[in-house]
Amino acid sequence: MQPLDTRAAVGELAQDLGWLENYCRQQPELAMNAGTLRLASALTRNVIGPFLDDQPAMPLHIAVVGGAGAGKSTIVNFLAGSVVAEANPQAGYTRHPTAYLPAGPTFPWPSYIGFMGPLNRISEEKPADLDQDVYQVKRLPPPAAGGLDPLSEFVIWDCPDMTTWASAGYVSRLMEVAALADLIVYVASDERYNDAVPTQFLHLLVKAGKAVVVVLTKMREGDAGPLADHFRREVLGRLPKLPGGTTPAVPVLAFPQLPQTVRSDPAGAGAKYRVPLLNQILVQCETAVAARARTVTNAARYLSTAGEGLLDVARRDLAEFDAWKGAVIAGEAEFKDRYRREFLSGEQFRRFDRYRERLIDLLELPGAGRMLGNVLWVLRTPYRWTRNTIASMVVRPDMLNLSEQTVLSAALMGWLDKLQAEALARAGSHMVWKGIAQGFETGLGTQARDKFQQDYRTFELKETDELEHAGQQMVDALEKNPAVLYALRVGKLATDVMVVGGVLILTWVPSWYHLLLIPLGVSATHQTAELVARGAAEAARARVRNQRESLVASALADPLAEWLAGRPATGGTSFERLQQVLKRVPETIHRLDEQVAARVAGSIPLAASAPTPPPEHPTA
Ligand SMILES: Nc1nc2c(ncn2[C@@H]2O[C@H](COP(=O)(O)OP(=O)(O)OP(=O)(O)O)[C@@H](O)[C@H]2O)c(=O)[nH]1
Ligand SMILES: [Mg+2]
Repeated sequence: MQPLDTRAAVGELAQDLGWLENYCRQQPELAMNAGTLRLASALTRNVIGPFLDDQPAMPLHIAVVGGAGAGKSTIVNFLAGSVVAEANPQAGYTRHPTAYLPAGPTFPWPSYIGFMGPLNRISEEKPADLDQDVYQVKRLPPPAAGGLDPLSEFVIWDCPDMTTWASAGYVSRLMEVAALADLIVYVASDERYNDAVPTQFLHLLVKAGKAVVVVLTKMREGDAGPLADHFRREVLGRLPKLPGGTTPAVPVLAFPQLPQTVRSDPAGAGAKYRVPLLNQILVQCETAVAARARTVTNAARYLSTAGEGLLDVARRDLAEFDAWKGAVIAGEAEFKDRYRREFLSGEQFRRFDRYRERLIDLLELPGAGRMLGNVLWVLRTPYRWTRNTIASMVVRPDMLNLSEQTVLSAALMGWLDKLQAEALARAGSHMVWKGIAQGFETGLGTQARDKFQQDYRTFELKETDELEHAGQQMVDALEKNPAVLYALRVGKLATDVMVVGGVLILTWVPSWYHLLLIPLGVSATHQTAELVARGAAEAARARVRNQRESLVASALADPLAEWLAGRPATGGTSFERLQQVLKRVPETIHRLDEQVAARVAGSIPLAASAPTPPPEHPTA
C-alpha cells in the first residue's frame, strides 16, 4: 500500500469503528462494547496510523489510569518528580487528560491526522475538572539541581477515571490516551482495588497488549504485602491469556498511606516509593524503538484477534434485522395467499363476457350475408330459447365475491397485526424489535396503510388497463387477421348451408318434421362456435388471473414489504451500514496488520530511522 492508501485505510477503519461505537452508544446495555470499540478506533488512529506514517517513536507515552479517587493524579506527581497534577479529595475530579512533557529538548508532538480523535488540544491552561472533549499539554519543570529526569523520553498522561462504562465522555477521553500509551500505570486504592468496571478495563488493556504496571495506594504500611498478593491472585489471576497462551507479567507496587509531606515532595521524601516505580517502567521500555514496535505490534494483533468480537454486536443486530425481514416476508406470503383464496379464485372478470360475445358476433357475416345470418338467427330461436331456459335453471347465480379492495384491506390488516404482535413479543429480546414495537405505537401501522393506499391507486389504474388489454387482445386476434376471420365466417356459413342442403337432399321430399332438423342442425353449428369462443375466453381469463396475481405482488405487496423491512434502518441505525462495516472492518484490519508486521520485521525502515516531520513546540 502507498502511504496515501495506508492513510485512507486507517481513516476508513477508524471511521467504521467509530460509527459502530456510536451505534452501540444508542443502546445503554452496550456501553462496554462502545468503550471497547473506542479503544479499537483509538489504537488505529493513535498508534497504527502514526507508525505506518513514519512518525518518530519518541516520545513514549505513559497513561496513568484507574478508578475515581484512586490516587492517579498523585502517582502522576511521583512519576514527574514534582507536584504538577491537581490531586483533589473529590473523587472523579480529573475530567480530561493532561499530558506532561519532560523538560529539556523539545519532542515533535505527533502530527498525524486523526491523532486523539475528536479530542481537541487546548492551548491555554485550564483546571483538571474542565469536563470537555479536550486535552492539555503541559511542560514539566526541569529536575532540581540539574539532576537527570529518568523519564526524559516519556510523556506522562493524567487521565479521568474509569468508574462506569456509561459515562461516554470520560470513557472515550480515557480510551484515547489508553490506546496511545506505550505503558499503562494502573492505580487502585486499597478500598476499591477490586471494583468491577476498573478491573474490566484493566483486563481489556492487557488483552490489547499494553505493558502495565499496577500501583496499589492508600493501604496501611503493614498491609502492603498482603494486599499486593491478594490483588495478584484475585485480579491479575483472572487476566485473560495472551494470544500465545502465556499469562501477561504485570508487576505490582504498593504506595501506602503517605503523609502530605511525602506526597508534596515525590522526588525527595517520596523517593523511596518513586524509584521502584521508575525502575519498573524503565525495565519495560528499554529502547524507545523497541517499546513502540511492541505497542504497534500488539495493537495490530489485538485488532486482528479481537476484530471478530468487536463486530459481534453488529452481527447480532444484523441477525435481528434479518429475522424482522423474515417476518415481513412471511407476512407478505400470507397476504398474497389470502388474496388468491378470497378474491382471485372466485373472481369471474365479468367484463370478459363482453369480449366473448363480440367474438361470436364477429363470426356472423357482414353486409348481404347479414340477411342470411338473420334467417339462421330466426331458425335458431327455439334453440336459444331452450338454452336460456336450461341455463337459468342449471347455472347457479354467482357466489357473492367480496370486492377486491375489501379482501386486500383485510389481508393488509392481518399482515400488519401479525407483525405488530411479533414485535411486541420480541421487544424484550433486542432493541431492533423494541424499536419496531415502539414504531407501531407511534403510527407505523398508519404509515404503512397510507403507503398502501397510495400504491393502491396506481394498482387500480393498471389493473383496469390490463383487463381491457387482455380482452381486446383476444378480439384483436381475429379482427386484425381478416384471412382467418373470413375463413371462419365462411366456414361457419358453409357448415350451416351444408346442414340445410343435406337435410333437404337426404329427406327429399321433406315432410314438416324433416324440416325440424334444419333449426336443430344450425343450432348445433352455432353451439360449437360458442364453445370455441368460450374456450378462448376462459384461456384469456386464466391469463388475466395470473397477471393480476403478479400485479398485486409488484404494485402492492413487494413495495410495502420492502418499505416495512427497511423500517428499522431509519432513526439512527442503518442496516446497510452495518453490513458494510461487517464486511470492511476485518478486511482493513487484515491489510493494516500485514503492513505493521512487514514494517516491524524490518522489511521497510522502522519509524525511528525515517526522516522526522518538522517538530512542533508544545509549551507548558
Ligand atoms: N492520606 C493520603 N491521601 C492520599 C494518598 N494518595 C492520594 N491521596 C488523596 O486522595 C485524594 C484523591 O487523590 P487523587 O490523586 O486526586 O486521585 P485521582 O485518582 O486523581 O482522582 P480523580 O482524578 O478524582 O479520579 C486526594 O485528596 C489525595 O490527596 C495517600 O497516600 N495518603
Ligand atoms: Mg485525578
